[in-house]
Amino acid sequence: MKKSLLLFLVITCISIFAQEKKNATTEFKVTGLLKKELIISLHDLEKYPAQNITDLPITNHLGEARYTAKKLKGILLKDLLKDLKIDEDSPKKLSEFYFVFTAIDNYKVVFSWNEIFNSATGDHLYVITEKDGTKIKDMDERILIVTTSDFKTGRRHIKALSNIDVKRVQ
Ligand SMILES: Nc1nc2c(c(=O)[nH]1)N[C@H]1C(S)=C(S)[C@@H](COP(=O)(O)O)O[C@H]1N2
Ligand SMILES: [Mo]
Repeated sequence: MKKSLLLFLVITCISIFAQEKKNATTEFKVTGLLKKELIISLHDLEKYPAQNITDLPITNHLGEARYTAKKLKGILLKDLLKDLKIDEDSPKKLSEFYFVFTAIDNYKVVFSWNEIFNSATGDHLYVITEKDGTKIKDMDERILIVTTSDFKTGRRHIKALSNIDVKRVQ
């Protein structure tokens, strides 16, 4: 009896460690100045068709080459946030809003409403669902955001996204 309990505990521990991805997230929240907040999980991401993205050299904040992210697939963030209802009825005023992306380690990146929904940047801002043949649930960096049109791609290559906070300039 004691032996089987020990065996059970050992197996449980091993499987928990095997599943845990250090510094990875399984969902992100969209919070702030909204009519309704959202939670987007890995399961939700699986429902969207993913596009192929060309291989992306990741350069650090100084512009030095780090590595190339290969065989990427992703969903445009603007498609995911299509039904987001910002708490502002005047379309003109949407230009005052910005989105603060925060990762699990508190790394933060800002995008303006216009960048995402009214510029070419929004056509290159992806949630990555597959990288080098590895599906999102097995990716160490999940939930990963990239902006493929950036000059220094490392800066807005956000690993382990946990929150997008919608704010308004004062
Ligand atoms: N969550 C998180 N994402 C991050 C960072 C970070 O510190 N935390 N660093 C950024 C920076 S400064 C760079 S250059 C790129 C590439 O870093 P990597 O080689 O560590 O992936 O990731 C970016 N994404
Ligand atoms: Mo960096």
